[in-house]
Amino acid sequence: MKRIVLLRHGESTWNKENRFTGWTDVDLSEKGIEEALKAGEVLKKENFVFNKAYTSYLKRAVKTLNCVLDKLDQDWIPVEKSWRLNEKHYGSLQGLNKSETAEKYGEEQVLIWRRSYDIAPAPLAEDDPRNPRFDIRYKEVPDRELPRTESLKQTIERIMPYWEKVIFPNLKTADDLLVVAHGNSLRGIIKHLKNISDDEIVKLNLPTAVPYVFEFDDNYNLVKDYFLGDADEIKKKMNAVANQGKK
Ligand code: DG2
Repeated sequence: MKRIVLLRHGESTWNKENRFTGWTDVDLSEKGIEEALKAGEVLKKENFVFNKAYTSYLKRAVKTLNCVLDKLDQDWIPVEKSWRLNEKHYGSLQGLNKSETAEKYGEEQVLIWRRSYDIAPAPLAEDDPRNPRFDIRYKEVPDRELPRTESLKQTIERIMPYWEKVIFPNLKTADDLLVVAHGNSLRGIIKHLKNISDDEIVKLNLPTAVPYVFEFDDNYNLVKDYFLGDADEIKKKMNAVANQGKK
């Protein structure tokens, strides 16, 4: 049996303040560190031994991965970072409070910006200092590929080359792989793996730092997927994420 574990990072400081984050490189909150360590403990209890791990260029994901590997005593495993696993770029919404945005534009509009498949928020201006073209970490990325905003569809389009050419083929030699990323970059991967429709994906809200296990047979077909942890607690965490966009 082959397994890929998808893990959203622990609570970030901007998750805590309920602000649209996207490509903003904010840190984990105290609670986020605790959540990440707990995720490591859960994976340890289930005897996961990872062959390789993947994460984004954003520290909330990188630090979550470090906490998990520390708990597992698997700090030594190869880790690969890619900008392609970054969160969906939230464009000009980045930094704004989600509830205040719902007050101003309505909950329905905020739901469209957060969860619709192919609608992206307004882009960052070309001269906005937050534009990724000014960030040295993306120097290797051709400018035409660097987003100023993204829909989920566009997020999936930039993740998939990496998923299909780098992460997934590794299952040939690896039994367990770990991917630590973000609410929407992981929603994109899950949509692909489970063949979820554009309409259905609107309903998926990923909780912070709850391991989501995908099991594959010898032909790399998905046979089973499940969250690790208490079902009620996970449901509560998912509802809390959904409610972040309410007034
Ligand atoms: C959150 C997700 O990303 O927000 O960018 O604000 O997973 O990196 O904390 P993450 C953000 P929602 O799409 O749930 O509003």
